Amino acid sequence: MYELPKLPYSYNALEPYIDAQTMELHHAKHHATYVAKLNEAIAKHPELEGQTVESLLMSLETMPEDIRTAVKNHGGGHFNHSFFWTVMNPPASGGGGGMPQGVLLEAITKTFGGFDVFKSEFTKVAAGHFGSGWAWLTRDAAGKLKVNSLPNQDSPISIKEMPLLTLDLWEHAYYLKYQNRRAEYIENWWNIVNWEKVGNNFGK
Ligand code: MN3
Repeated sequence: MYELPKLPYSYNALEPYIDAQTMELHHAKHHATYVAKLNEAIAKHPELEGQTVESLLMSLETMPEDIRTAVKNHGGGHFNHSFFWTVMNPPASGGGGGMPQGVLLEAITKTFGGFDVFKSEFTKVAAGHFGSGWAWLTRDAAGKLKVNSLPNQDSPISIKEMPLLTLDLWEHAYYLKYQNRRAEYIENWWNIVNWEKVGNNFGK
């Protein structure tokens, strides 16, 4: 059975950038539903029980056909949200926002030409993504950093990319506070990025 992970901070900890009500609905309702529906799907195929969600998402093409879409959507929803919670940090912790350090900063500078260039590229991709989905910073199979967006709950690990940072672009992630102002949500979100965690993801 897959379980809803506990948030590493309280629902109101990301205020004022992400409000407590949005965080609670997002985690306790949306994320919880992905977990429940993933469990329903896997219950139909007991031979898959015990696999990590990562392992399921990395082998979608060999999933039994009757649950492949459910695993992609709900397994992806479970993995993506679990990952998303960890790459944010409460502003009060002093660990949110700012910029990456060390080898990650070097790699970003080498790939994009500088942190500000990367930031505006990621912002442009996130703002320009049509409909529901996620913006990602990933490392591809060749080791190269990439900024892209994926639709729905598609996960980069299904296309053999290692996720480093992500932003949820579904309206449920921001609509209560920002309504249709996705650009403002993105701009504010930079203040709570946990660069230490993103650096650890890069070092893996
Ligand atoms: Mn979401």
